[in-house]
Amino acid sequence: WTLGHCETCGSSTRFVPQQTSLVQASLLVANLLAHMNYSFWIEAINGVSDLSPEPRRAAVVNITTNQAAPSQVVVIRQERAGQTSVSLLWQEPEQPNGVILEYEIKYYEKDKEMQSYSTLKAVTTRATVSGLKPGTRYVFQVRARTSAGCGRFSQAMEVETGKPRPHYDTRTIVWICLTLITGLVVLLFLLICKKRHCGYSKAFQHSDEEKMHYENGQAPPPVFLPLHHPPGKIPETQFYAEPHTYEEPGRAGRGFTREIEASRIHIEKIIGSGESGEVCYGRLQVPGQRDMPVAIKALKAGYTERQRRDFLSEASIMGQFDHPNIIRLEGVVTRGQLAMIVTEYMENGSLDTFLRTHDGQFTIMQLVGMLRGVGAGMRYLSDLGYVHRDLAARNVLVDGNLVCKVSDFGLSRVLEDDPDAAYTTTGGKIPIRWTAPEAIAFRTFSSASDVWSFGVVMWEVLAYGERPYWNMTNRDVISSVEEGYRLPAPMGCPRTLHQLMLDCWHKDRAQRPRFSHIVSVLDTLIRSPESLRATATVNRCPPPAFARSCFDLRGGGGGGGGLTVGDWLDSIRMGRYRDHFAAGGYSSLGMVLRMNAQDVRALGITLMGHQKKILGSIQTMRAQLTSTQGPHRHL
Ligand code: ACK
Repeated sequence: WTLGHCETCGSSTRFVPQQTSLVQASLLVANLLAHMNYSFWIEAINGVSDLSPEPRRAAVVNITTNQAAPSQVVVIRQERAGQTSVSLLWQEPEQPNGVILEYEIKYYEKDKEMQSYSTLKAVTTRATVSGLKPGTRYVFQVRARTSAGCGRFSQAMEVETGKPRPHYDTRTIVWICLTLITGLVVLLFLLICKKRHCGYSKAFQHSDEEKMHYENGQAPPPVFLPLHHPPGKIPETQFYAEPHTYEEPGRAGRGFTREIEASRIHIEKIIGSGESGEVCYGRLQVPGQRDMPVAIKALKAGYTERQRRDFLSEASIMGQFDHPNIIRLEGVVTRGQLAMIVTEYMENGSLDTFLRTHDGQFTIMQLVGMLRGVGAGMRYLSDLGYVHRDLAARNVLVDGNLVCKVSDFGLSRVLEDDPDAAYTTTGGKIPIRWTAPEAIAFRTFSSASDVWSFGVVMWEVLAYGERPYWNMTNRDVISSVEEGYRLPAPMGCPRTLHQLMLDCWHKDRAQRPRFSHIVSVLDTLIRSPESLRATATVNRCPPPAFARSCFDLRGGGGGGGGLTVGDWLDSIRMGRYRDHFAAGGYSSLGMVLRMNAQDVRALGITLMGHQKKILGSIQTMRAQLTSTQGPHRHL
């Protein structure tokens, strides 16, 4: 952030109410560029400032604006249309918001998008799409991609490929003529015979009748398979290959993964461990390039052949994805007894732990930027027909630039690896707190159930890694959700974001938004930060089971008969302050419920994030009590 690299902002930057001569100590700066470092200098001036011999002094604040996807490609032109190829030309989006890594051209036969579409990547602003059918109308759309994700697709542009011009040699022409003449002679002969025998010719039917016959003879209309919300029985269209559908298990990984020589990997440290093995940090030697930091997931020794196959299935699924918000597969090590999956290394680890260790340290805009990344990754997966089933903050990884990427694919993940998954009555293992009710009850996982989980991830992010539904039991979560309870807005959560969460948690999965909608809502919020200013009021609907078990005031002691101050602090991960509360004389939850911000500070809790968390939880408990006990109860 050396000033030498600074440029003055362009005239498009807006200062509200104005840039100079401000009387109040606040202003809004708008129309800044995304993902850019800005330095703001604030200087106080009075009537004699100009006369002072001292150098002028200003406070400086350095701010990095959040990442945003590039804006829509708006100008797209057809350069040339052949019989089997079309050349297109377009303009870079007006706001690239970063370095454009590539453009994606989506194309499909008109009215057949739902059946299949293809994509082509280009690094410049022109491309030739080949392999098209002659005389067919195609629809083309282009979008740009930066490290922050993909922009919106351009308006659709229709182009018809040229009709094939028949080209015959003399031999063919002679054959055609002969066939025609023979045909005519036979026809004439038949006509004469029919007139003689019946006196009536079917060859002169009414033209409408003829047309109807032709229409009835056409192929039935195509069946459109919805990508997002399958109405029950129709499976989602899949544009990726499920590894377990391969007959020969060994083949599963081959098509989409790259074998890496074990000697090229240098493991440096263990960074985590799961049921199936350890996760390590290491470096991958790439010929002719600098070593690349990688994460290596290794299957633990003593595995069965099935475990090995399920473990490697993650790589063959991941290898099919190519998106800035999906963890990238570098390759696999499968030679001999080894089974390792090598992926890009994400400096900040998993999102839930990352947020917990940086409690209260990000702006709402940064949090929305993270969610936008997760949403864009999920939009990509749902477009491919891939249903994640275990979307949760613990399965999102964060890189050094706060870019979030969805991870954890594969067959064994929900079943074995996820510590949050619990057995249901039907025998399956499901991460209850993150899973849509219909998926828990009937195992109907879909992109719409992934949307439900995304809503829970939104809540986790805005609550800085708080456990959804706190210390409620899985059984209580299921019954509360069934009775209509939804997680309340976390402290300081903008109303619009809580509304989006509630939309994701619609009981009827067909009513939940699609990921494309979620991403566009988040993009809109990023573009208009004022919409994030209004914070949500705490949800007044308590979880019935939770309210019964935790806030049973009949237990005496002025409140919280079923829960001690220590239990409550543990449930919000603030157990370290037990002694502070005890020293302050707060021996029951009833007393805690009367605390205000000053009381919390007086206990010697200095970290702002922790103060906020404790006060937020007190506020939530009060709201829950108000609605169970009635608004006039004095605590
Ligand atoms: O929160 P963490 O540090 O981030 O701990 C978990 C641990 O491994 C077990 O999953 C970390 N981890 C997994 N994959 C990666 C990766 N690609 N880059 C960095 N850390 C990773 C995760």
